[in-house]
Amino acid sequence: MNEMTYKQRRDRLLSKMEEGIAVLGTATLKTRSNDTEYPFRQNSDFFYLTGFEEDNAALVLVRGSDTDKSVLFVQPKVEEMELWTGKRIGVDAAKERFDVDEVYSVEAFEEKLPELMQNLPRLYGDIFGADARFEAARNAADKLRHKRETKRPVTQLVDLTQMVRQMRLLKSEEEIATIRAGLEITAAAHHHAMAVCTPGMMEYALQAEYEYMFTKNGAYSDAYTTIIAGGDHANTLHYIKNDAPLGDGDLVLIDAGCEYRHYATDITRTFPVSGRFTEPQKEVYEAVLDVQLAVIAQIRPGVFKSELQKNAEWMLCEKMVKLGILKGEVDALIEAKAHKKYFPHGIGHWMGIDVHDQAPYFDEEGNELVLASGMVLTIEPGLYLPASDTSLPERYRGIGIRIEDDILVTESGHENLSAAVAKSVEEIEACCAQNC
Ligand SMILES: [Mn+2]
Repeated sequence: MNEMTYKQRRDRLLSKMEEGIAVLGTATLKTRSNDTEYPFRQNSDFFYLTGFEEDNAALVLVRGSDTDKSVLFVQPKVEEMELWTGKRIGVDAAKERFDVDEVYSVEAFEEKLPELMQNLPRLYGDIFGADARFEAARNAADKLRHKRETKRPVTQLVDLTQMVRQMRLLKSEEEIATIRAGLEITAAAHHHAMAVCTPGMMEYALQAEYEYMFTKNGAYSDAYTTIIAGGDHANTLHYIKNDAPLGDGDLVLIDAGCEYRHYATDITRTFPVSGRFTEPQKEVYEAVLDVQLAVIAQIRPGVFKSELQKNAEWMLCEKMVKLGILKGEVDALIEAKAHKKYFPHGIGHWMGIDVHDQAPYFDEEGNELVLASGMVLTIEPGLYLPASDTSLPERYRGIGIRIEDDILVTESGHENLSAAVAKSVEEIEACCAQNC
């Protein structure tokens, strides 16, 4: 994404603001232990508005009565620090690169605040978060309102994140291209995992094989902790221990995705450790797959996500009755929420800079948003049949299956952005046999 993109986003945000000042800080470095830190990952909203990747910076947007401006505060260049922690862009180069009106050293941030918020009655920011830059701005506003010469003190604190996240809901061509590039890497990782998986391999060893494909292909991080769930572990929805051997005759569920240039991917595939589905595994797998394909087919502008949820639940319930997992009439079982025991989660979520993209699901009046061209969501039905559940037909006990793809809503309907990943029984068995 080029600097124009970020500038356009800031301008759009400014145009949505009323007279006021917005203050947003970066993510902060998090301690892992003693004096070592986790790799730095920029705050998603900050990244969306700036493309700026360093910590210890702040963005200020001023929406005045007659003029708007954006101001960036960045770490100054200090050579002895850069020797240890790497190059910083510094004030001068930031001025060159980022299309903002003013750039200052972050050391001048608190000193500059009072003049920037002069005569502006609203302070926008992450009012629910722990943003120290916003806190500093709130304190500065408090000091100003106690001064007798302050004509228009800040009287309203407004949540900036909701406004930014509304914008994040609709993805641009560039964002979609970035997600596509990430999905190419994640697809290769899934296929590699299928090809190298063998009975007796540890879940973490398969994780290493899987994630090796991320780094090798230029995605430096996962978008969330990789789930490698062999056999009955798949019945723990967010299983991340990944420390058991993969059993011959078991399935393995991999729910993972790389983060590529700050955009998430999120794909789940469930495949046989030994390369061939058993009959009972195939029956459950194809039931989930049928539902996943049917739900994806319903995606187009104007549809509610809640309809997809309802339809997925109904279809999965019907499949469960057919397989003898549930007994009774589908509508009555749905009414009694009996199906939730084996499909307890949502059908999908927005995806973008965050894997569970923090865009709203409802409009300002509280009405559910309809799907629109440019939205990206996951579709991930599953059936989870624990080994310990003796009410289940014996042949299905210990089978846990989820199938997840990343779908772009388009003008004419939808596009499955992760369609390249093997999904039918035949495709998966071919990949496991190193034929994909
Ligand atoms: Mn997901």
